[in-house]
Amino acid sequence: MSNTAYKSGFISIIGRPNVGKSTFLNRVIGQKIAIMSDKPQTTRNKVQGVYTTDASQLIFIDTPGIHKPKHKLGDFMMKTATNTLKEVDLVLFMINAEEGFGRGDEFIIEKLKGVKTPIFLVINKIDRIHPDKLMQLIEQYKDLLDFAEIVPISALEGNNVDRLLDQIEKLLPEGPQYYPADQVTDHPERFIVSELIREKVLHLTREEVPHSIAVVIDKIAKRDEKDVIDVMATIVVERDSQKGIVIGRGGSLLKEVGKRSRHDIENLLGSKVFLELWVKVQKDWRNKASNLRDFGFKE
Ligand code: GDP
Ligand code: MG
Ligand code: K
Repeated sequence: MSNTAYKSGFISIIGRPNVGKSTFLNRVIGQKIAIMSDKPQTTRNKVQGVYTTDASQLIFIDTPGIHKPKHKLGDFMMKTATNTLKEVDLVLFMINAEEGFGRGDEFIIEKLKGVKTPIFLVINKIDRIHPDKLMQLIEQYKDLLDFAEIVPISALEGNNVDRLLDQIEKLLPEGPQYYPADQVTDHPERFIVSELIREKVLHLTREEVPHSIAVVIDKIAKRDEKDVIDVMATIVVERDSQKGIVIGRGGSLLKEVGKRSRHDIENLLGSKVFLELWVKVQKDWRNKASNLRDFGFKE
């Protein structure tokens, strides 16, 4: 008779933009499912990554960065993030070891005070700092909340990530294996494909096209009798000037977005992909509730 029961649970990752939440998730799951970039707030919806072993199943939620809302989209993101925290078994509050305590952290800690869920403080990017600085950080943070654990890691290089996974497993309740062992995400491929395209636009346009873009997938379909998947997508921008930037001189930027996106989509879908991209201007979409619903932001 075995006395080691199977464990499972939901884990929410929160923290200021760019602390490394997506990098961590991608390292654990080992497949590109949450998008990564050096710009804040690239992750808008929650993405679940499922990590399955013989002893446990960890279901991670890459929560949109908690921050003070500036417009309706910000509001939406805030609500999603705080509601999520109450429903999960564990919260990973991730900070960047390179940066000191900031107002963004203060805001998150205020939000976390009302949450009964156990919280781990995860100090990421320790590859970038001297060990003395790490001790200072722990001193600075340890009494701000009643942390169940404080775990320094490097999501990029992998230091201590296994230990963190062990500590998570220990804390999780007994539970079923919710997902098949080979499933890493429960998001529809449509959503991941749109995020992959959005990521390329953000990377290639730098500051000129901020977060005022959305990507709508018009079609994903396998061609009859051929190993080719057709993907049609529309990049929605807010202004004519942004449309010009996204298309680029002689269509060069859009072409590069297409090339890079196709590469990632082919990896994701495991098939040759024919990708067609369109750019459309829709003024002020971020502030129109109906538009938010059209673009898949559900409350
Ligand atoms: P998120 O906004 O919290 O999801 O942050 P990302 O995962 O997108 O990471 C933001 C940036 O930090 C990216 O350029 C990452 O490569 C970088 N980064 C993430 N984790 C580490 C780490 O452990 N060490 C270092 N040096 N860089 C990291
Ligand atoms: Mg992210
Ligand atoms: K980011």
